[in-house]
Amino acid sequence: QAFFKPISRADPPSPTKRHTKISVVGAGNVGMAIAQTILTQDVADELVIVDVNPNKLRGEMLDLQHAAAFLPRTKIMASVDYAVTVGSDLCIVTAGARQNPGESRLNLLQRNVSLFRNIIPPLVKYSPDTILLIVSNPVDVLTYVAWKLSGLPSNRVIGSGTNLDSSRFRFLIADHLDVNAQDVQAYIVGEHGDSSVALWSSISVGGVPVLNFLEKQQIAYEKETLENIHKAVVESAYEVISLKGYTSWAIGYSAANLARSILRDQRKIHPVSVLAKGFYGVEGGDVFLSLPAQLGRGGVLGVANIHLTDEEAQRLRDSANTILEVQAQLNL
Ligand code: 6V0
Repeated sequence: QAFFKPISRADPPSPTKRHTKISVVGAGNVGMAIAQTILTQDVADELVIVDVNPNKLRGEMLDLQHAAAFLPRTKIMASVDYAVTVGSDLCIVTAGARQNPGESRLNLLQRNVSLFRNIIPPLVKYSPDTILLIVSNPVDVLTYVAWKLSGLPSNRVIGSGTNLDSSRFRFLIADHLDVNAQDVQAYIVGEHGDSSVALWSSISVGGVPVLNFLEKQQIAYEKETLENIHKAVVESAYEVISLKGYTSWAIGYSAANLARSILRDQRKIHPVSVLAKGFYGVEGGDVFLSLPAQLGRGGVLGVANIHLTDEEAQRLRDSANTILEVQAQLNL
């Protein structure tokens, strides 16, 4: 017996409102931060979580479901079986092995490649039209691995890349200039990590190019301050991990922000890891690294042509080579 007595037949679904389903693989610190942020942003009708640990998975699912009274309506499901992900519009992969004491980064990467062999094929089997968003580290190489294992066109395989680094960068610049981070346009591109490239030449605040402004005001070019800000961005993940053991909230917002741009077809530009060959002089092999990419319902719609100084372009190519060197050692 229905709780509500219907007064008319259900309205047909509105043709403009698409049903959206997001699957998150990995119910660890990062996966759960992404899941909870997605719930608050009202971007999915269905949210699925997959992990190999059934107790953790069920505990996390129940905990989120118990917040239903405070959140936009989203059906939340969780399972160790990938069948639950069927028909996902977006699959976000955060599963990762933890580094063992004394283990090399390459060995860790190879173990993550093995995990991806168990994750990517079933995701694509159940959701052949999905877009993949890879978050697990090292994100650029694993996005390449996911692309290879999935057989999907490259516009539907994206790495969260330097969207997070750029947000840290904008925060630090905003803090330095005492303005709102949302008014700061600034990109970090290249590898998510140590060889990332800060694009100083294109930074603007409220539409005003910052370097140009400083030079016009004859304010001494604060090159050292600027370099220190980029250094702080590179070091910030290490600092958070040494203090609290992992990073979660910022990557949660970063990934949910990407999910919104993709599923709501926002056509916004995000620095994310995309197949970079042929852009900004990156040659020499199939490499994923972050470039300012336009994201929408079709995945990567294009790459913005931001002006790079010769030095920035060279650093970007060096960053690409760093990733390619790691890739060359992989057993795929
Ligand atoms: P975590 O808390 O150890 O969670 C990892 C989860 O993955 C655990 O719940 C595991 O049970 C699960 N898992 C392991 N194997 C599988 C599998 N085969 N299938 C499904 N689930 C599996 O790690 P945490 O959540 O902190 O980090 C996850 C990954 O995100 C790591 O690789 C991090 O390095 C990476 N990050 C990436 C960031 C980015 O900007 N790209 C930022 C932060 C962390």
